[in-house]
Amino acid sequence: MSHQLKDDELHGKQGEHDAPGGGWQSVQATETHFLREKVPFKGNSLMLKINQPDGGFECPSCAWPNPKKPGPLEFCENGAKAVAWEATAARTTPEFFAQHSVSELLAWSDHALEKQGRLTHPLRYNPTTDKYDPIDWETAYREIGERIQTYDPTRVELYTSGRTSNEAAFLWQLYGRMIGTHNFPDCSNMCHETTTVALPQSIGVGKATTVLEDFEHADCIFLFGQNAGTNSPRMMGLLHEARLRGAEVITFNPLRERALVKFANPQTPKDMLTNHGVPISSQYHQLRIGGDIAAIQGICKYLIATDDNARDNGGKRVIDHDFIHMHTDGFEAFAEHCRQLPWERIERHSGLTRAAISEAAEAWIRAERVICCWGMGITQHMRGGDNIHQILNLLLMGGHIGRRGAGACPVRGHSNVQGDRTVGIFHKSGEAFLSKLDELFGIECRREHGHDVALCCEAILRDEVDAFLGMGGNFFRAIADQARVCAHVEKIPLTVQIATKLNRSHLIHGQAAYLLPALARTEKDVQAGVEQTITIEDGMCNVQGSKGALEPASQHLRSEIAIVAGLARATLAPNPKVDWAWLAEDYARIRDKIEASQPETFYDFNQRLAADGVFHLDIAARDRVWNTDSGKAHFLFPQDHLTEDESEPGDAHFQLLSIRGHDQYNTTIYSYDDRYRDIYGTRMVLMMNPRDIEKHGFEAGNKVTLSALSDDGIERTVSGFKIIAYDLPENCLGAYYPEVNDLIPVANRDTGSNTLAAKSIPVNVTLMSTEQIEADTGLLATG
Ligand SMILES: Nc1nc2c(c(=O)[nH]1)N[C@H]1C(S)=C(S)[C@@H](COP(=O)(O)OP(=O)(O)OC[C@H]3O[C@@H](n4cnc5c(=O)[nH]c(N)nc54)[C@H](O)[C@@H]3O)O[C@H]1N2
Ligand SMILES: Nc1nc2c(c(=O)[nH]1)N[C@H]1C(S)=C(S)[C@@H](COP(=O)(O)OP(=O)(O)OC[C@H]3O[C@@H](n4cnc5c(=O)[nH]c(N)nc54)[C@H](O)[C@@H]3O)O[C@H]1N2
Ligand SMILES: [Mo]
Repeated sequence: MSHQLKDDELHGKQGEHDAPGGGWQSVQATETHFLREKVPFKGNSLMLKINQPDGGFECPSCAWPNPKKPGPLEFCENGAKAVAWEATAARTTPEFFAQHSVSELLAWSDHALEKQGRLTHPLRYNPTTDKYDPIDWETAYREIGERIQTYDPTRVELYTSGRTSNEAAFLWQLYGRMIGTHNFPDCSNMCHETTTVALPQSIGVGKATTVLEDFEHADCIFLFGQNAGTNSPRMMGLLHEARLRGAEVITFNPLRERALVKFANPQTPKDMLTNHGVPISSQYHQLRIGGDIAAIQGICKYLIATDDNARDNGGKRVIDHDFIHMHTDGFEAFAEHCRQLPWERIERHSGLTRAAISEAAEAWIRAERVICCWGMGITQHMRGGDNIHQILNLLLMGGHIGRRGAGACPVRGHSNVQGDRTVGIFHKSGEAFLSKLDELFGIECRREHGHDVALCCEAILRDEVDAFLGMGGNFFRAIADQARVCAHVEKIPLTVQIATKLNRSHLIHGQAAYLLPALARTEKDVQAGVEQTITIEDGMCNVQGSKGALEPASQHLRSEIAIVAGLARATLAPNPKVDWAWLAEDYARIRDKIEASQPETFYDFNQRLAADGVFHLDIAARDRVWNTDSGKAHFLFPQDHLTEDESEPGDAHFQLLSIRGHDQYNTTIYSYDDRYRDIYGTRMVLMMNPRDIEKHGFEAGNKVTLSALSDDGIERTVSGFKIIAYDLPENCLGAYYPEVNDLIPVANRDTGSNTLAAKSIPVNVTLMSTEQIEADTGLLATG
């Protein structure tokens, strides 16, 4: 029997009187994480070094930029967690690997694996004992190099996760291109690739057109599909300030994310005294999953109707026609599309009322300076690119690009995911870059396009991969169709993982397997007696230096750069134009090569870095220069969406979104708590609207199986999820990533960019039987 839930039984509900995001709880959580990792917190000089321009290190957590004048403690709760996790006193030693076989470790949770601490020695898989044994670096390089020499280069994959520095990433892609491969699956392919592809189609550049100072001048900030309180907490300070000076913040998100409702800034004494916080979102629109195109076109429809009306009656126009005329094309077709779109269809697809959408449009009209931000709730959809085009239409209609206090702000994930692409990690690099590399290094780069993450997974499924090399990350845990792909990995002749901590991707291995431990960003990197600086590019295009402060976790660690150089020397025939050892001795030499490969972007690289410790890359659209085919910005919209014959969002099945909890960094699980969502002690939950719980005859607390719907006839299920009543729209479900990654067919991806569609997984939900519940090991549910 189902029962009606009382309001206070609802998870994720945030009323007037609930605790804000941030606040004292945030300070407390920071300290707990340091204590847990046995890193002293109070007065710790380490924390004073985060995100400081001179001699500090860049926080390894998210890509949010630093202010020009950083405060003395320029970090957030989750940055501190990431640092504590890296600086932990725990070690995963050869003795540990002697005690535990790989098959045994496979049954451990993700949390338990990383919790063992930092890797200390290079390791090689021993098939006789099913264990990892220590090995010396030179033997590892030699054996790996000899194997790679025998493979067809188009069957070699080089993965990059976004913590890797510019210098390491540049050498990594050079190594790959010199092997002869063009397969560079990149964590970006699961993340903001959608932005990288769709944004240039609209405005000619794939990066943020805002800088941090723009947030100080904006009147209205739209937040689409992004959970800043957890995933880019330093952004909260800016939103907090914006609200205090009267700017509006308009959020579109199926979930009510606590910090976006109300936030107490841990750096603001008044908030901390009262622990009350400031309301962040002036409007909060809980739209349907995937309802953004309809919602934004609804806003545009309202704006166009208001403007048409003003034109006919001599009122004040609300659309910036001068800008549109001078800088864009395609507006009339888009306007006509919006005029024709029935409100009833907009409401049905967005799940929002006409009144709510009109309210958002009114805020846009009131504002002179509008910023639109977006995250994974926009990019990880089959229509992710269309989502982004609509956001840009909204900005272009008001001339909100190339104006102080306005612009497009994709909020990027990994701290250097943007820089890795800029310096050359790309499976579709263009002719200009490739011919430059050919000339500089006397090589011949492969021209045809290689594999991204989705194509790499498909190649693994076809058993067409001979070597998979991972520069950081946790590829086999982060991807779609995890179980299917992983079942083929044992057929890969060689897997090599360069990592800081043990994770599942090290246990899902090829016939020969190596695990190479790297220095982390917080650690001193000394080469030829000199402490080295690496660089990263944040999500707003600032390139900056980072220098580690801690002693390395083990004397056997090597820098990522040294490891690439070691692998390259062992794999490639000598080339007088690429002296790997010489490059790895002084990272400024690598920056010179980066500059030579892209002089327009990286001119005077070392000099600019030395001058201020940071410089901003030129973004043409900021100056209203549009690097598109026509030299103008484009209004783009899908012709086949919201049409009469498109299938309606019905209640035949659910749409599931997969998200991050507050105590997690991607596949790294710090703990089983998600404070902002009132979920404690487990991640195996399924968030469901109370009316859906009732309608389908479930009860909160029921254990269920989720089965994905797909066209390929393959059964994909995950079990053991406990239903919790949650404040999200009907027919929408929420669960944690990566626990649900088995459910996502690798074919479910954004059409333009191949980005996995992790935010709209069509599923059915069924109750588990008592026998099934008893047989369920609950592997992922506990530490
Ligand atoms: N602490 C911490 N920080 C991180 C990370 C981490 O795991 N932990 N990961 C880093 C990385 S790599 C990335 S990419 C970023 C990710 O940062 P986010 O982009 O914030 O990532 P998600 O947790 O996936 O949350 C996406 C949000 O989109 C909403 N959403 C889902 N579907 C839709 C939809 O259809 N429409 C709209 N409008 N909203 C939707 C969800 O409810 C959720 O609030 O964070 C980075 N920073
Ligand atoms: N269902 C679903 N799937 C998703 C997502 C989602 O929202 N939903 N999000 C996607 C997104 S946005 C992303 S970015 C990917 C993330 O995919 P990845 O980037 O591959 O995964 P991470 O969990 O960030 O990788 C963590 C591992 O990186 C290693 N590591 C940490 N620091 C360093 C370092 O400095 N150097 C080296 N060499 N290794 C290091 C550690 O061993 C750690 O275990 O997942 C994607 N998958
Ligand atoms: Mo990401």
